[in-house]
Amino acid sequence: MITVHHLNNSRSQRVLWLLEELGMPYEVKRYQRDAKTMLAPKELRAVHPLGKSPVITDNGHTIAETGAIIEYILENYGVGRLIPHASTPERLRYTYWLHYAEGSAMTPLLLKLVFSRIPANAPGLLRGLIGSVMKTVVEVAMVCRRGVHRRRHHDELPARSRGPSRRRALAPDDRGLP
Ligand SMILES: N[C@@H](CCC(=O)N[C@@H](CS)C(=O)NCC(=O)O)C(=O)O
Repeated sequence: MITVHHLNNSRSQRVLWLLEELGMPYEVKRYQRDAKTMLAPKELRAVHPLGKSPVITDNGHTIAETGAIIEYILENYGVGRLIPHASTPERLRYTYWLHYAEGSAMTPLLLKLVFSRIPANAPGLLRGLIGSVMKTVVEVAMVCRRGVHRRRHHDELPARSRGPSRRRALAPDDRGLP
């Protein structure tokens, strides 16, 4: 049976989501981020050298990277579900969105996350100043592209996959995910 090594508030939620969609049995091993650094605990390094989540173990294999995990699960257990036939325009679109999530979409989201956390760790007197500098940096890094991404999502994704109902499926500690 697949074991999902799940870190709270992480991309690992996507793997749980996929397994639920496929109706597959799986085990979850939970790991908690350090409250201050937000890093994963060292126990995850015993599963995979990078010590990041998601990572799954199955039949003697240890598989990391969200996209690779999704491909592995669909190839081995999907029986053709949730993946369009090879060499079709739909498959090309599927591949595009699979890689988009960790490629073009992730860079601005991570920049926003990292920069917006900096002020909280700054010394008290400088916090306000650093806060406004970081706000500007985030705006510059994000704003000019945000509209472009939103339009892509809106134009490409069917209305049924956009609604708030999907978010209810998330674990309570994962509802802050982008
Ligand atoms: N490209 C990797 C990224 C994995 C990653 O950075 N995971 C984050 C959680 S979303 C993590 O484990 N952070 C904790 C840490 O770096 O210590 C993937 O798609 O799986």
